[in-house]
Amino acid sequence: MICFPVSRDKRVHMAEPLRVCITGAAGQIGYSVLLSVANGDVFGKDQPIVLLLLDIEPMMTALGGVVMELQDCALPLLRDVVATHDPYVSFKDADVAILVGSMPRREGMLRKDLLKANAGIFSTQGKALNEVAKKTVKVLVVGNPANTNCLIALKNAPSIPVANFTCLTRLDHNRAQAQVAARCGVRVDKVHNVIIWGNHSSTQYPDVSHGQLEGGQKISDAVKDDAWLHGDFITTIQKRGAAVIAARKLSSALSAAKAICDHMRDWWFGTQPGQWVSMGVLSTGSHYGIPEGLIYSVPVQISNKTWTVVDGLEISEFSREKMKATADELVEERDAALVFLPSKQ
Ligand code: NAX
Repeated sequence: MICFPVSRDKRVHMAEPLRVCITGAAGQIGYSVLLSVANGDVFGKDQPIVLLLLDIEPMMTALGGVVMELQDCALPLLRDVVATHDPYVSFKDADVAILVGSMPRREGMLRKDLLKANAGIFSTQGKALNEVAKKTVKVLVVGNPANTNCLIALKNAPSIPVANFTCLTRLDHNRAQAQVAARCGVRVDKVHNVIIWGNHSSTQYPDVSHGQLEGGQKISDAVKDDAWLHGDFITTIQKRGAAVIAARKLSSALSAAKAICDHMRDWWFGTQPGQWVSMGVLSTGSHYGIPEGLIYSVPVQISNKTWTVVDGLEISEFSREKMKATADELVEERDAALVFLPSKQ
């Protein structure tokens, strides 16, 4: 374990440091997200931070280099950095846990082997969170398959409220917003209330039928091309991750880090009145016919660090079919992954 104090300025009275754990911290998303978290862009410019960095043992030397760089950033809000391969150390008293590290799919690896490896990782981490993190810890699962990994972590942490577990679909949400903005020739922050439904996978359903541009014009009226909205727009978002990999030979990291920051900032500070964002959350079976017990991406509004599913949106036949297809995939993924848990929770 590497542990050193980066700054110990006691002259300024500030809030208690927030203990933020990031797993897979030596990886490319970890590298891209750390600065924003540590410089106040996510939890506020008056919120000191302690970073708890988890990676696997063979990555400890590389992680030590990241720790050196964090020190060299000379960040006044960053009070301590702990780098470790022990989840019981990295989750100790954590207020926030961003679970990025997971087993990537290697060439020739069967899907069931990938699910098995990740079921193991997220069971262990769920148990560690359950035992040593604060009961108020907010958990964001990024590592793929993100929805199912989130479900496994949640099931292994019965002492933490289920509403504290979410998975990242904000990157898909941001991609949808950006595609609409480009198509309409408006700034991206003038596009509101797009939705990502379901799994963070190629079955996800990006839906703009309830969205508007600033001023209230419906996105469909501004785009004036339903064939695009029901066709290429959807597949572009669904396949965007693969397109980035094809071009970069590496998966999205900069945009994933930005999405993580957006997700956590909105969870912390709330959404704007009348606006919503997409998050993968545990379904209760009471919204839009989504089966109970899946981590399924839905539109949420947030205040007081509590999300609420946006209810009562009218769902067309076209949307219903797409929402069911992604739910079916999630049911299959969940059933395949849960088999690998020792007690079949
Ligand atoms: P990298 O391979 O660069 O980094 C992953 C890091 O996790 C490595 O340092 C590895 O040693 C570490 N790790 C592996 N097992 C671990 C464990 N048990 N405990 C702690 N650390 C562990 O991958 P990167 O590009 O950073 O992507 C990380 C994950 O994010 C992948 O699963 C990726 O598929 C997923 N993504 C999810 C997205 C989403 O929107 N939900 C978008 C971006 C990204 O594709």
